[in-house]
Amino acid sequence: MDIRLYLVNGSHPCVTVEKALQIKGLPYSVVELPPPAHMAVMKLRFGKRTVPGIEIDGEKISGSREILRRLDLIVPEPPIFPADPAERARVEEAEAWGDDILQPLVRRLLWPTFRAHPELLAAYSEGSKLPPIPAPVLKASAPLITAIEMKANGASEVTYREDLRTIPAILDHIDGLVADGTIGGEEPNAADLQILASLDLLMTMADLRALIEPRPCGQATLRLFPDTPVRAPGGSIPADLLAAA
Ligand SMILES: N[C@@H](CCC(=O)N[C@@H](CS)C(=O)NCC(=O)O)C(=O)O
Repeated sequence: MDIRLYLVNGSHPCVTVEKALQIKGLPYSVVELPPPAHMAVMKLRFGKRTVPGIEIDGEKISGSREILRRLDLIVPEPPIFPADPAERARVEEAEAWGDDILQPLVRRLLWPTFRAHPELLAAYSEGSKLPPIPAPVLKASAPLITAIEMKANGASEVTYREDLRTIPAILDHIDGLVADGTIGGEEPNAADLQILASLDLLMTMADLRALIEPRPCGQATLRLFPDTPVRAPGGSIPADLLAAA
């Protein structure tokens, strides 16, 4: 089977899909695209401008939720969706929340942080297989890149402030999902993959990691993604805004 995953380095829904491929033991190759140029390439190739997209023997599937369902059909074991219908509904509800609410919130927090600290773009490029962009060029192009991404993701100074204020409630919600066994179990399910990949990316920011790591949801994230480093040092988020979180 020929599987090609189209991704942007560090993108959380791409991490969700990569982890699912690994859990299923499916070999795959990666087509890495640079942001924000990936939007045009993906639109041309998949008809939708977002990553992840996947080609399985030429069949194109776009979107992390759609891809996970397809992978579970191709390789049923280990399952990432529970067989019991009620349990499956619970996991799918949590997965949808992770996709619709948490995923965009992470983007609305990251891009304004990059805008304020363009030097972080280099740290977040680590792990990329694309030819390295010299740091001065990256810094010079940061205002344009971050402006395009903030617009595409509906991020602004206002959303930044509001999203930071909602962080405790968001983390309480995820801790609730751990407490009732929807996520955080022995075998990761689709909701784990969706939600914890987003928390993993938030935990690359030292300021937020300090809030997340001690919680049950932080511990569940570290079990699934033990190796992700901190990329944005403490102080990257202004202290007065962080205080609200
Ligand atoms: N929620 C969808 C979309 C993912 C998504 O928005 N990906 C971002 C990168 S993390 C993207 O490609 N954004 C470009 C855009 O919004 O046009 C999924 O999980 O597949």
